[in-house]
Amino acid sequence: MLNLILFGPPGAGKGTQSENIIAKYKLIHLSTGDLLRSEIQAGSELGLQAKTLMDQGILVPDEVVIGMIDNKLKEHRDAAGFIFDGFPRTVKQSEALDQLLASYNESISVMIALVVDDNELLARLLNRGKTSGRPDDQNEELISKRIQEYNSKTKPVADYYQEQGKFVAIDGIGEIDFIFEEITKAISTVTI
Ligand code: B4P
Repeated sequence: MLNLILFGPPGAGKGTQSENIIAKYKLIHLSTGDLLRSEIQAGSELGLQAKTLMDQGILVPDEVVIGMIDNKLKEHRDAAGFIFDGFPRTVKQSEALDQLLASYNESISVMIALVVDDNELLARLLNRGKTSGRPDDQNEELISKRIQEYNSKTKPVADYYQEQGKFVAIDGIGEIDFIFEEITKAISTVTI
């Protein structure tokens, strides 16, 4: 089974590259951002709580996203593998994910990190904000807050997988197709 984490700051290209990866490897896509936005759209209690935090660029509580991932893993027991997009975002989430996968005798195959500098992230997200309608892409202050959250809470997740020898960094600046090719090379090292 191939269990992949696509990692990187907001706007690094995780959602974009996930689409290419799913098409090629037939993995189940688990994006906590998408799952939370679905809850918001459905008007659920969880969605209402998450929206307040997401609109401020703040991470939602670990328990909430871990619970969502737990449900999805149960739902897709027969999957060929998973791509985790935007999860784990804290070390606590990484530990929980490892435990959940271990209960199915599974583990993470590799974490692929997309490396993009802050100026490029800001430009991409402001550009997406023109058409996405996402409240968290609307202004520079909010995007900077999300990058700050990434630097303080999410970056240590990379060390967690590096210590397990499961970390590969890829330059996330350039043509989308070229970056995807680099990702496939990284995946081939764990699937042969
Ligand atoms: P997410 O939905 O994960 O949003 P994101 O970090 O902005 O990444 P996304 O995948 O959408 O963007 P991408 O880089 O593909 O999270 C939103 C919020 O939800 C968080 O702030 C948090 O509050 C909450 N949340 C989610 N998961 C959580 C968790 N696990 N724990 C706690 N809270 C959580 O693309 C950005 C733009 O770049 C696009 O417009 C794209 O077209 C463009 N782009 C991509 N690749 C490019 C390239 N190579 N060149 C030029 N442009 C490119």
